Amino acid sequence: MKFAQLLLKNGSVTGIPKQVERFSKFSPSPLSMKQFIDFGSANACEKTSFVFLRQELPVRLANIMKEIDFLPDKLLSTPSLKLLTSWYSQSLLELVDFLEKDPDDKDVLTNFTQTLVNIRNRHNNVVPTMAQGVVEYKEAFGVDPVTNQNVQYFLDRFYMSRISTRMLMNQHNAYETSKMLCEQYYLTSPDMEITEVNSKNPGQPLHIVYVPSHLYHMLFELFKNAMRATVETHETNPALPLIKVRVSLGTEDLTIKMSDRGGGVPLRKIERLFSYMYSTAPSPVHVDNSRNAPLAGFGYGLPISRLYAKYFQGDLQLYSMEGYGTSAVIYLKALSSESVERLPVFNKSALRHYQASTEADDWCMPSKDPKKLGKYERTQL
Ligand code: P4A
Repeated sequence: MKFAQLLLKNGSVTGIPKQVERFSKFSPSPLSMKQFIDFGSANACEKTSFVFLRQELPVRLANIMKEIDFLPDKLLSTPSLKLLTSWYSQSLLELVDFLEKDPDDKDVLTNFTQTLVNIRNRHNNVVPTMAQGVVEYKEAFGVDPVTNQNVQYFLDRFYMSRISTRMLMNQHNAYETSKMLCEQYYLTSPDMEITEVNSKNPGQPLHIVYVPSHLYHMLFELFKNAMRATVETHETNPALPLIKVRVSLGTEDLTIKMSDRGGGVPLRKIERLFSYMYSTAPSPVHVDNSRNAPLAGFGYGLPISRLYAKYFQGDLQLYSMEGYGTSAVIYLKALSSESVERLPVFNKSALRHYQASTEADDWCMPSKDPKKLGKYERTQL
């Protein structure tokens, strides 16, 4: 059904230029950092965000599509540019579809979230594809200073437009995206309960300055883990236990704790969840990786999320109770003056880490079978 619809739309060649004309008549509306923060905050309204994005995203896409049209024909006719422009057309049409939809309909909001994920994925390879197009053009026609200048001007604007549309789309709720993936795969998903504690100004909304995409990355990762664990340990139970999120603002920290009742992980395996080596190996935590496509894809999810937290002097920790569930805690600095980048420096101390790798651990290893070890035998001395 959906596929047939798309084919029909692609077939109607007149639809695309008409929509580009229609939306490029509007100027994009720039958002301040404060507006981004308000949109991303826990008490932000999904409906308001939807009503804004269904208009603003087509405006930004149509404006840059007008500029794409002015590129030299020789560049526009390369296979890479044809592919790339088809992505923009398809995404514009998908967004325009939502203009007549009812913002009070829950299904409309869910479908919109799905559409944003599809669009974001469709445009993942825009940068290398555009680069490939430029290479193809160069090989066929060489470079002259005028073309160089025009391409430079265009690409600066084109990539800036892309950064901005991705910023808008990434603002969209991490919980909703994760819930959607969860429902696609398991046909069910746990609900969420969110509680805020503002110790500074009781009853007031929490405000801190942070990078939205970093926060999104961390929360999305934790929601995916919590949902997967919850659904998989309650397969036979029709009522899934809630995922509880508590946000607390203190003098030093803003802390976000996400608790699930997904059965938890034994302490021995917690470190592996953060290990680059273990998370790429055929999973020691989960036997069958191939089946877990949507909510898996974890790869480097947790280790990278912890780096995002540490980057501005925070942290991400897992507290698990095997047999019950897991709490994941994100610690962020409450004050922007204390959110300072944490950067590696190469020095003697760092050098030691690369040289010490062959030394044995300075703690005894528990042995599964002590009788097999000779009385005086020692490992790797
Ligand atoms: N129980 N609890 C978690 C997992 C299990 C969990 C889990 C089996 C393990 C691996 C995984 C995803 C989930 C959780 C929340 C977390 C982390 C782990 O933040 O409930 O993918 C690698």
